[in-house]
Amino acid sequence: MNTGFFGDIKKIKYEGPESTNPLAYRFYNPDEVVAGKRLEDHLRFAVAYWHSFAWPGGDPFGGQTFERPWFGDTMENAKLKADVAFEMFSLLGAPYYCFHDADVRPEASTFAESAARLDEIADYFADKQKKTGIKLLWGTANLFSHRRFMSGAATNPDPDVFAYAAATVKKCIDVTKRLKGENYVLWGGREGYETLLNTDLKREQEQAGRFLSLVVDYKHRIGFKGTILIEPKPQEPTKHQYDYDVATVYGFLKKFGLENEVKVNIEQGHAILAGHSFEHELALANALGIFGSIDMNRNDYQSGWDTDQFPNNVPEMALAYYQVLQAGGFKTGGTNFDAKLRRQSLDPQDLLIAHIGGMDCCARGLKAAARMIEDKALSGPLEERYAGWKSAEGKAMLSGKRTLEEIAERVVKKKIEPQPKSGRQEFLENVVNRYV
Ligand code: XLS
Ligand code: NI
Ligand code: NI
Repeated sequence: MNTGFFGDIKKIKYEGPESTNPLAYRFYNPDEVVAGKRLEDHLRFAVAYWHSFAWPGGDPFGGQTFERPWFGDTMENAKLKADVAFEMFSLLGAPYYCFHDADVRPEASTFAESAARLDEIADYFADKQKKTGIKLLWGTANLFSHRRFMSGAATNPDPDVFAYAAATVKKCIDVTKRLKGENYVLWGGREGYETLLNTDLKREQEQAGRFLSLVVDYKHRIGFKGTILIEPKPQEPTKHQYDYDVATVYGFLKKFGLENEVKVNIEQGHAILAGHSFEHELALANALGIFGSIDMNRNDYQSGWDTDQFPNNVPEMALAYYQVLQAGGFKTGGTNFDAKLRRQSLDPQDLLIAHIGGMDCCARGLKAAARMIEDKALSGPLEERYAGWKSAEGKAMLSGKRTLEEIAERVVKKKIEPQPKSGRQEFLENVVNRYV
């Protein structure tokens, strides 16, 4: 069945870099083998249900700009939305999608009724997944839009909200498992605070720790094999979000003994909001052993908001995928476009064009990264820079075989006077430029 929403547009094909067809891939050829793997299997693209199908185009100064035939809060609308969504995934050849409960079903007046509606839509999705081969990258719960969550979900001062949030996450994990989701994401949209005048920070941290422990325990008891991911973000909507950045999340996981259970979903725009580069967050997650997945959407660098734009900066993306490849590539994770159109981009075609552009840029970035790795363009100079640590004395100092006094004694005896060496930053930047 075809809804007709996209008119007579056919499946988007790879036409190569010379093509001027806006509805074709110029760099993303899913079957192209790069570093021993098909591009589709490297990149594992996912479309975010919320931005493309649930968001009405509002901004702080104005409401809905998009007119979509499925807008409205009936189950018929929800099913039409699903029909169009799967049509778009298929047209794009996007292998995965992601959703929140609130994106896919209208909320009812009781928890039980909302849950039943989610089940009904999950059955509808299951059928579509089977027919199309499209898979669920991750499921998640929206614990931030409804007013009941205004003071937090797990970190709410009211234990009833904690319980409601727990029941919601349980339901969403059940549905994610049923749909064979490969991950489950927790983004703490209201887990933070506006002012310490009304906030018991220590207690709220304990609540968040307990909540996550309950989730991990449940995952194991039902045999959900997917990865639990936390998505860090420093602020917005709350002034101070608890899951500030990768380092903060790691400290939190360590405190509650969950560092081997939970990984991170790193969003490009959130990294920037936290005052980091995307590649910093990726490299750190890899170094700490918690790299999981990415949300590949950028912010406007001037506005300071999480504007969730489709990515288009290939040199930046090459450095990001360089870190992804250094981490061994995605295991259960993937490249989710947590990105929305600009509110003036009204046409159905705009949805396709935005994703095509994003996917093409990712493909270019990944290919550049793979070539840099193959040529040891950066790893060669890096190895050289740290080569001194291969010496017997270097190894002895690091392995705990020397005391501070012994090290000091050797400096005097051997008359050690270190000679500074160039960090060669400009040389390395020029090297990167050859690949992008
Ligand atoms: C918001 C987040 C959100 C998560 C999923 O800034 O990026 O969209 O990815 O809840
Ligand atoms: Ni975001
Ligand atoms: Ni996100």
